[in-house]
Amino acid sequence: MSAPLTLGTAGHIDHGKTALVGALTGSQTDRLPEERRRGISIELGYAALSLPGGRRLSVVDVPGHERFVRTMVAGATGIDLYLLCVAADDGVMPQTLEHWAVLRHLGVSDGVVAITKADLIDPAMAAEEARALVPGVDIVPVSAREGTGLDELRAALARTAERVSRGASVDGEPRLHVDRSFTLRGIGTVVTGTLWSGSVGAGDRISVLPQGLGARVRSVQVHDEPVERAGAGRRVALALTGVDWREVGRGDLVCGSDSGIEPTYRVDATVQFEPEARPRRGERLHVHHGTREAPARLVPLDDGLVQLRLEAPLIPVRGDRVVLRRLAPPDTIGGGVVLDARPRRHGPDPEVLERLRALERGEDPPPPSRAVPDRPDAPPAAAPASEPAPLAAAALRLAAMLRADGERPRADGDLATAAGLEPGEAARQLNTLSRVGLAARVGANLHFDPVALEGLVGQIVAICEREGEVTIAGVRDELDTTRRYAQALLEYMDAQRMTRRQGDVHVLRRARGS
Ligand SMILES: Nc1nc2c(ncn2[C@@H]2O[C@H](COP(=O)(O)OP(=O)(O)OP(=O)(O)O)[C@@H](O)[C@H]2O)c(=O)[nH]1
Ligand SMILES: [Mg+2]
Repeated sequence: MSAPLTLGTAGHIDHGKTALVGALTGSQTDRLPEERRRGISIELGYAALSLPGGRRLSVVDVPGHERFVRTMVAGATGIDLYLLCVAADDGVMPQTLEHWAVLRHLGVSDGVVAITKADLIDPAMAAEEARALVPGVDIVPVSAREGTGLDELRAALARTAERVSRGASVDGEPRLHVDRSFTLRGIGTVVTGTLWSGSVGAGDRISVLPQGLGARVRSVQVHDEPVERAGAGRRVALALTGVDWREVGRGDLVCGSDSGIEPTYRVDATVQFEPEARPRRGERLHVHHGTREAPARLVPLDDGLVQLRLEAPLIPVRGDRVVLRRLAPPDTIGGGVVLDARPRRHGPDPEVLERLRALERGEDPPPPSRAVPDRPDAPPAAAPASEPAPLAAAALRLAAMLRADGERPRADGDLATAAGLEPGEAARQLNTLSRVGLAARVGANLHFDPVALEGLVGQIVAICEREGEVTIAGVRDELDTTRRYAQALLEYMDAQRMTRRQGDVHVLRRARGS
């Protein structure tokens, strides 16, 4: 039997990714009411695709909006092949380029380009642009609306899937980077994600990192069907006992209980930057790994070698890919491969460089003699000179709850109660989380998960762009939320100088670029 594979979409906003996945699979992956009303994808969508020859692919449909690139990275991580969509009437656009950069840095080298909306205009010009960007792959004009080109696209995907060799092995340590956590009546906690390596079956004991929670797998599903064991390359859903759904969320790692994998605040990596990107020494970047991201300072060591000093933990192992994004203006500027997931804090010492070059060549040099405590470094600009302590378990619990609450987080006081913390202690932990980018303070008594907040802000910006202005009532209605959240979000955007209040309406401060 052919190995299971996961296909991820990529491409600029409105270039027909979701419509094409719908036409290929029969599944509508935009499920949120906001997504349907606004006609844009916000969250990741999932479907199953049957190909000629009987192969079945898991499909992850990603959003194209420039504000949701971090969601795209979380979706693209762990995929085996891509379906890059370029609209016939629009050609290659900014997020076509950025998604393509993300795919390259993640090492996703196989895929197919679809020239979408071929019913609107001759697809030749867009195909030409796509060929210049992505040479050597099948380029197939399609129309989701008229159903043309779909058989050719399925055939191209089947051919490409035959070529794909999975980097991950079913024999390795099970690792699943969680993208969703929820609860089902009669089943309890369910987490979903792509299984990067190993296999998971009912009864297995697992750990949830970075929280370090222990749990047991109650059952496993692949595409809504129960299976005894799921192997690497599949999108899987695990029902877990021993862990509350609010204690686990996007960004967490599910791994074997005695895997030895640990969260880290430092990573030595071999990296490549985009030609025009010239990050400064000590520049603050976002490092994406798995479904998680962390702000970090960049310490160049040698040609193509860096140490990333993280302000929040990541959970990589040697050989994993990371994507590097600049914060302002946001853009994907590079990526790399983890050589050492738990290095000591060091500069370009000759001995260290020699060891890293050996790791780069795939050798197994002995570990450095000095044992290293795992501590975060590179305090953010305004922080005191001493290094902050690693995130406390209480902080990680709060961050997980915020993630689970998504677009409607509880007030800080309720968070504290649910986490069993004194209000003062909860406030301190929320401060720490805000500083490292794992929580965003939006009002006097309100924090959001940064990913959820980014989605909401993106939608409000889109309303402003469309209408020229926005009101609290408008945000409440369009985002299907309450007046309290709408008001808090607009006040936050005013304070962040994204919008300006003029009487009852809020307007964008500056015209946004393409
Ligand atoms: N004429 C025509 N329109 C299409 C076709 N495919 C999609 N569209 C339209 O293009 C718009 C965007 O389609 P989506 O599939 O939502 O685009 P998307 O790439 O998923 O957008 P994001 O997820 O927000 O990045 C919708 O209005 C679709 O109806 C097509 O084959 N032909
Ligand atoms: Mg979409």
